[in-house]
Amino acid sequence: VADTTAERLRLPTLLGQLPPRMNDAHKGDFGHVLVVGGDRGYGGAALLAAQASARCGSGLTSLATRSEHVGAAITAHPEVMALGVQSGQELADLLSRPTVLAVGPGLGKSAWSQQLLQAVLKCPLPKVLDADALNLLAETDLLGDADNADFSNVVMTPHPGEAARLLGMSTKDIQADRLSAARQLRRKFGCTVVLKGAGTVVATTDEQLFICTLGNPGMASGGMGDVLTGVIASLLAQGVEQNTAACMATAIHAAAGDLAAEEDGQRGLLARDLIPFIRSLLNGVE
Ligand code: NPW
Ligand code: AMP
Ligand code: MG
Repeated sequence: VADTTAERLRLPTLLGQLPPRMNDAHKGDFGHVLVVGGDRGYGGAALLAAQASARCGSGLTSLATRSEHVGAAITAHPEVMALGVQSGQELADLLSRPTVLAVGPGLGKSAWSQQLLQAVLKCPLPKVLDADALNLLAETDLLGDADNADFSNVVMTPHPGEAARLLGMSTKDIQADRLSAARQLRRKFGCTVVLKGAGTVVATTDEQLFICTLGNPGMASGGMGDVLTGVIASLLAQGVEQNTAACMATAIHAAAGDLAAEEDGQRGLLARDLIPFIRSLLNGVE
């Protein structure tokens, strides 16, 4: 029976599926990622996702966040188009420009967060849902409206705590059978699932399971998952098929974590330290 065992992710094979950049290419050929997130106290999470997107080769990257984070975002990453949004309607008005959405890093769970997620769920664009987008889905009935319920073009990236909330189980239950948890999430939502943590499991919409044997406990630090979200969104924007994008991003992110840890050790590894290694791996220079 398909789907009962997991195949190991192989980075070289996956990298072979990156579309080439043609000599006459322009930024419109590589998509436009809009990252949505960064409530009060969590501005860095959304910024990390946006920086990862820009560094992975997206044609354009935008960030919709709390207005108070815009100045810092532009200072840190002038290539990212940072926009302050106050309401779901303001976000909805921006959704005609991007080609892929990356939603949830630092999104929070406030009324603002809920309005933004609601606007996102009404939009048919391909998306990555992470962090508080998943926590809000678990806690609210934003999916009650059937129009919002098609998740076939969604990649969701729960860590075990988020997976537990989505399935109404404990983190311990998730960790006891990670393959089953990833499969259950895929069945429940009909999307691609990346169940993170040591030995990340990818459950694809074509009913395959993959496991990532790369990565290390140096990656157990804040912001790591936010970077992964930006990598997946960028690959989607560049035209990589969504199950392949989930697998490729997972393997590259973990391999970059290993390369970064080889340099200065696991302890003190920062999420942003992975980004130059991710870039090198994508360009075949690592
Ligand atoms: P327990 O305690 O074992 O049941 P939360 P968060 C579990 C933003 N961030 N293996 C574990 O559960 C995010 O984007 C902002 C096993 C743990 O206690 C979110 O928006 C940053 N269990 C928001 O903060 C940097 C695991 O989940 C619980 C596990 C909250 O997200 C940080 C923690 O998860 C952060 O990204 C594993 N591998 N991983 C910034 N710089 O702006 C997690 N768990 O309660 O969902 O909190 O992930 O910090
Ligand atoms: P998040 O909890 O959303 O910040 O995501 C953490 C990221 O770091 C995920 O991609 C995890 O797979 C990765 N990670 C965390 N801890 C480990 C570990 N012990 N071994 C390998 N990868 C890890
Ligand atoms: Mg996270």
